[in-house]
Amino acid sequence: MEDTITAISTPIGVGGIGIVRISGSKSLDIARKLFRTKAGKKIKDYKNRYFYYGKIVDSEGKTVDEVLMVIMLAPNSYTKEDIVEIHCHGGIVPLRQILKLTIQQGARLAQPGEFTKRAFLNGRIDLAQAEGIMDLICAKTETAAKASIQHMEGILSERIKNMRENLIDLLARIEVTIDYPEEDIEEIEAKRCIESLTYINKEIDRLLATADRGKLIRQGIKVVIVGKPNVGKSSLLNALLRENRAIVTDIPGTTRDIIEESLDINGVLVRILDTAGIRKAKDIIEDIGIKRSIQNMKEADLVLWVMDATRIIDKEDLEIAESIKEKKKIVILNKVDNHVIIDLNNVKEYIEGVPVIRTSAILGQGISDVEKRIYDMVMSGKIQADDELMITNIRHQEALMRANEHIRDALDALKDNVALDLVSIDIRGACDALGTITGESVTEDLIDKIFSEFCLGK
Ligand SMILES: Nc1nc2c(ncn2[C@@H]2O[C@H](COP(=O)(O)OP(=O)(O)OP(=O)(O)O)[C@@H](O)[C@H]2O)c(=O)[nH]1
Ligand SMILES: [Mg+2]
Repeated sequence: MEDTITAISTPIGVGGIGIVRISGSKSLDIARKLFRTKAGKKIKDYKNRYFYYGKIVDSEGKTVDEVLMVIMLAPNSYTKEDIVEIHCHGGIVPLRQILKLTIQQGARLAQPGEFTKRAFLNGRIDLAQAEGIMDLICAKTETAAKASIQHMEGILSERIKNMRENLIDLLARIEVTIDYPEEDIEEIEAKRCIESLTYINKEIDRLLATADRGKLIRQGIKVVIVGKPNVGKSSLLNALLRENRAIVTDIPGTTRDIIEESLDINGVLVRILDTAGIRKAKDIIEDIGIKRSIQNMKEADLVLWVMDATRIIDKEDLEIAESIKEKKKIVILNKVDNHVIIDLNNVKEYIEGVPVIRTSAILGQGISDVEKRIYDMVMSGKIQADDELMITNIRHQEALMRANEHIRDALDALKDNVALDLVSIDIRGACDALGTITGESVTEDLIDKIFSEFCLGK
């Protein structure tokens, strides 16, 4: 980690300020070369955690931008290395110019997530905490943010470390027992092992029980609006979004491509998709659109099946009903502001146990019921306390599952009176699996892979 790295840490675009961040042993040198006070003076000795007002100059001494620069000396910084942050104006040109100057002075462009990777490699945070930081940055709902903060603050890591230490303790005891192979000691030790392992097994199960909801909160669910042309699918999307996102006309076949937007329903991230009305296509473009509708319908976690309440159910409705027979769904009877003639008896077999909501998308009637139903169906009893620790990351979930498999194998072996030294192989396996969550037992490849998914400048 000899190199000094540099990156633009704020999003690329136009903003009030933008930040170039430099980390590594050359950071202060680079600051000395590029920064001048307003009066044009160089500063030799920078103070820790001190904001300097001045300008960044190029090799000819010309002003590139007026900036504020802050110094954070090792080890009390994000990466535990010397960090310099240059807060300049948030335009693409000054940011790029300053970045270029820092590179000319010996810094290297950082890879995605490299600052956080250094924080991890330098021992300031563990892997689960690093992932928590990234999840917080990417969180699209408050609930997702709350869950990630717990990871960032190390609450998950603490639990994992405790369990891992317990296992290491067991291993040490087993080793001692093996050295003094008296029958009764082994028996006592086996009993103690069973107790501890059963406890850890339950603890892991408790964490795993939160994973479904956790993943849902992190990734959201895919809700797809389907139905015949002209029933009001796009109008429903617009009503849910409270904006005129999709084109609405009275011409059947208006929507031709998928429109995807995000909704936050009580902290649940919902990816909602409006699709082309399904019928026998009138031209090649519509045909492609309908194929996309069907593909997305298949991938949906939940289908909103919209029908026009002012019309009778026909063959096209029945075909759609058939194709979503197996899907989790909500039936929407739209246009109830007009004379309702639809008779649901004709689709009785398809909607048994399925909620039916009457809406008027153009008047906004019934829309909150749709939201409430989506929320209830998604949660289906999975509500839990706001501050409960949740597993939101598939990597963590898989590691916990692996750990529990080893623990169950160890327990089975113990109950079958298998020799303790053989049991210890499984306990070690569980230990390693837990260690991958916090990063105590991970390969370099895995570390690289995890951080490469982070964003640039973090
Ligand atoms: N009266 C009434 N008309 C509605 C309602 N919702 C939609 N409409 C009308 O129905 C027509 C079709 O609406 P869209 O939202 O474009 O229907 P769609 O299902 O997206 O149609 P395609 O994109 O062609 O598949 C438009 O003229 C809307 O104004 C409603 O609740 N009440
Ligand atoms: Mg439409």
